[in-house]
Amino acid sequence: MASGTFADKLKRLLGLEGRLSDELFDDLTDLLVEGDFGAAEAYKTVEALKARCKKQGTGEAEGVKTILAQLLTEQLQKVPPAQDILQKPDRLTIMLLLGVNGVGKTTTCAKLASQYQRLYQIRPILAAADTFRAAAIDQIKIHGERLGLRVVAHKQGGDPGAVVFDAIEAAQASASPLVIGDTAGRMHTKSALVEELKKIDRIVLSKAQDGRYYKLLVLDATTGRNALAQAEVFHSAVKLDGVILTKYDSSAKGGVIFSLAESLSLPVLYLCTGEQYNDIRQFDPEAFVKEFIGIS
Ligand SMILES: Nc1nc2c(ncn2[C@@H]2O[C@H](COP(=O)(O)OP(=O)(O)OP(=O)(O)O)[C@@H](O)[C@H]2O)c(=O)[nH]1
Ligand SMILES: [Mg+2]
Repeated sequence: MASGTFADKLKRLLGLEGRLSDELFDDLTDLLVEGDFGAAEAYKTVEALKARCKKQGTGEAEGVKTILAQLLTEQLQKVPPAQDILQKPDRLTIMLLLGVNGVGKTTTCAKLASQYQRLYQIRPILAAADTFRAAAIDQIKIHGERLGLRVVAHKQGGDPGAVVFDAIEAAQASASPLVIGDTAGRMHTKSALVEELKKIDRIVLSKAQDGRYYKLLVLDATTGRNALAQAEVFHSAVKLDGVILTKYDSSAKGGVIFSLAESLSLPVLYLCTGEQYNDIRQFDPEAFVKEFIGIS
């Protein structure tokens, strides 16, 4: 496999071929698969690309880039996130971060809280609903201290639903519009996950009837296609509202984002690119595709 990002490899491929050919389209399909597209999606995308090139009379290899960018941007724009997820909360909002072990849930809770604090001058409340490990509670408390934010926590082994309950109560008492909940990262069986989250759902729905409630899945970009498999399990178990992709600084691949949109209709809301609080940005499909393809 050639080294470099998808953009580097695409540039190399298009530089080798002057004219469009079946061979070039085949190589492009392989390249998309290397960039973490599913085989079926890569094939479908290239078929759509061929058709559009033909329609527009594009014969030059270089012209393919712009058309591919259009196609991929359209794919992502087909699944826009609920707008209010990304705006200043105008009523009590509860965000629960879910995901398997080590993907970056706790760090992302802190980054999100910091982002909302900075952008909207609000003071989110952190809910330490990962009661599975004592270290998890300490970890989020440290973030709370650094950010000057309240962390609602119980003892290790406690009921995560009860933590969320108290965090909502604290938010209501202090007129804070946002609760961000960390959850345990153990690999749930589907039925255990459903049970735990149903309980939290009931609590949120009864304590914050007028509020908004979002379940966001945290995925580690370096896990490639495995991230899609995780999303399938969580989405079928608890119907997710969106995805946050972490460790994008350590992965040159991004194809899984297109699969999330195509096969699960799930939008990516944020990209995280490091371990600092500021290493989070709202996901912008157009900018992401340009960077992925290598269009300046
Ligand atoms: N490079 C990089 N590292 C990250 C990013 N997000 C999180 N990390 C690191 O990934 C590791 C795991 O992060 P955590 O936030 O503890 O992950 P978690 O999902 O809460 O883990 P568990 O609670 O054990 O399931 C830590 O070392 C983080 O600093 C990111 O965007 N980029
Ligand atoms: Mg954690």
